[in-house]
Amino acid sequence: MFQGMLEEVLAGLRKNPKSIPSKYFYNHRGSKLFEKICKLDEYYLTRTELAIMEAHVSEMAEVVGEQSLIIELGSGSGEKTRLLLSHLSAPAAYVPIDVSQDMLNDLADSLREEIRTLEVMPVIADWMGNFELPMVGKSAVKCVVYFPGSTIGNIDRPELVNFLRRIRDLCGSGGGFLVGMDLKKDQDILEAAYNDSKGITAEFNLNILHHINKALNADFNLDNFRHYATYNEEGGRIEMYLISTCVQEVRIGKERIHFVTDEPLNLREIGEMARGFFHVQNIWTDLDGRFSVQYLVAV
Ligand code: AVI
Repeated sequence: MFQGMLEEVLAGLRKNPKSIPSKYFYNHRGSKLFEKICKLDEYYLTRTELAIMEAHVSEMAEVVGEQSLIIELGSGSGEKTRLLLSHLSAPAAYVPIDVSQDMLNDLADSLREEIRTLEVMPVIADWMGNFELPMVGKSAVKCVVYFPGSTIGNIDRPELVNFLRRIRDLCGSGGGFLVGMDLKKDQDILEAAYNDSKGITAEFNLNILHHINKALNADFNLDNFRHYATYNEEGGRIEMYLISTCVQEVRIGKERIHFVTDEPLNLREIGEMARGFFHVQNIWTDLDGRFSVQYLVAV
């Protein structure tokens, strides 16, 4: 794991502009900070998506259909998942995929308790990599991948096409992809969601350096970077950076990475989804058109 992380982090830092894969936000502290972000007034995404689910879950359950195998990428806190699963008609099984065994176990235990007929088969894996699906007891009519939270916006553009191809292959033709996606909107609303007044997003952003320091024995000085998030009008996405506030050198493994003053380190982007492997069958949004949940059918 750490060897893979070292290579990935170094590969990103050797690029110009430098970047770090967004999955490294989520060590224990990062996950706790993200839970706090989800409750912030400015961070409309979580509550808006939940409200869309609450309003339209019956229709969603209908398009997902009977005896579907539900695969969730990431296990999250499970509130939206619970809502969906409890409305499905005789799902074949539910397979959450996550790197955190603790999160998976907690989710699986509580779901088995709440929906006694549901077979829950967690898989510990990085969903951006390769993973094997477990054998499930009941036969499935189709496979539906559930990917809430607009996490799709955190996948870098070059990887997005490969990711979509893998999801299409996983679902198989006629399978479904139920995905939460943020929408273009007023720049102030977007920027406020990533520059919150309590500074939690800044803390979350800087925590990625702390994570790298601990996991890879690196020596980032967190005081020498500042959080910056901005809306990229042309790309239609928010971009989050850490800006180097001075000329500095950081050691990671055997390598030294040089930063100049005001050099940005790009951490995430929200993008519109590339099309090509699916056709969009349903789009549910909130009344203000801030967020969407979409059902795509694999072609
Ligand atoms: C997980 N992901 C969809 C969050 C987002 O909105 O891009 C991560 C996040 N980063 C800063 N705030 C929230």
